Amino acid sequence: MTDGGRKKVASALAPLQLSGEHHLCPGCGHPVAWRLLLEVIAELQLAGRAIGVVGHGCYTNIVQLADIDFLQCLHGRAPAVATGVKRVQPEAAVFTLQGDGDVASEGLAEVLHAAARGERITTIMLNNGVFGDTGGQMTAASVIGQRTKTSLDGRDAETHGYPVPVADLVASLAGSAYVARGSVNHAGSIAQTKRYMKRAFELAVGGVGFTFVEVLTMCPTGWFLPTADGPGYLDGTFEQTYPLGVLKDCR
Ligand SMILES: Cc1ncc(C[n+]2csc(CCOP(=O)(O)OP(=O)(O)O)c2C)c(N)n1
Ligand code: SF4
Ligand SMILES: [Mg+2]
Repeated sequence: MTDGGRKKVASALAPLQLSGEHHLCPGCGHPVAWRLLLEVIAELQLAGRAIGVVGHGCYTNIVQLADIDFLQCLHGRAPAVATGVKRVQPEAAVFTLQGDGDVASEGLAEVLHAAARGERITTIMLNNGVFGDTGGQMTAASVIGQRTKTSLDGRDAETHGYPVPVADLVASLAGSAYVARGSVNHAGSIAQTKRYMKRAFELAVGGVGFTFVEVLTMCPTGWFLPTADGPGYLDGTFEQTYPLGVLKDCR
């Protein structure tokens, strides 16, 4: 491919993406997940009835870039707010976009209860193992040995406890219809993650039940790593604790 061709592909906007400008760090995985989300919503022709509910985090910047309706709620509360939205607008394609700090640390009760109730919504959890937006503190999802601003010597089970595998918990509940875990650090896993998101939206919009996709994303800044080392770090650490794949497909 020519240099011009590369630039064209790299700078192409996703469907429903209004701008290529964002303030996220180089090497951040979140924008890749955003693109997949927007492609899925466009391909399923849900743009006109999609309503996203976001918490607080670096990923929240999507609301300024995407041509779909969003509302923001208190940290961790997105599945509860999305429940209300879906119940007053049953025809809407309601989803939450949240970080691991938002879901695993601040709002574990909300996501578990929404799953247990079988709400017809989709939760996308972007897991980078840190509270990225506030400077890279440890979350309940940080992996053992992970260095964060609040675990400089590495997460240690004795001191900090063990990582909370949210996807596994959601899959254990009868109200969840679909649970999968993907990543955005390689071309193959990116394509697979898009398929997971698509299935999750189809089942929730189709009224089958609560659907959940965890996406492992890179945060080189919070991991104290050079930008290019993010994808490899994800392979060697997160994917050991959080294996990729479909955890559940229908009840
Ligand atoms: C109740 C509450 N506690 C803490 C904060 C501060 N806060 C804002 S963003 C954020 C980090 C979010 O981390 P995560 O959900 O993992 O998203 P990321 O930034 O990593 O994408 C925190 C702790 C807040 N806004 N509200
Ligand atoms: S701090 Fe991490 S999650 Fe936030 S924009 Fe930077 S790389 Fe992305
Ligand atoms: Mg995070």
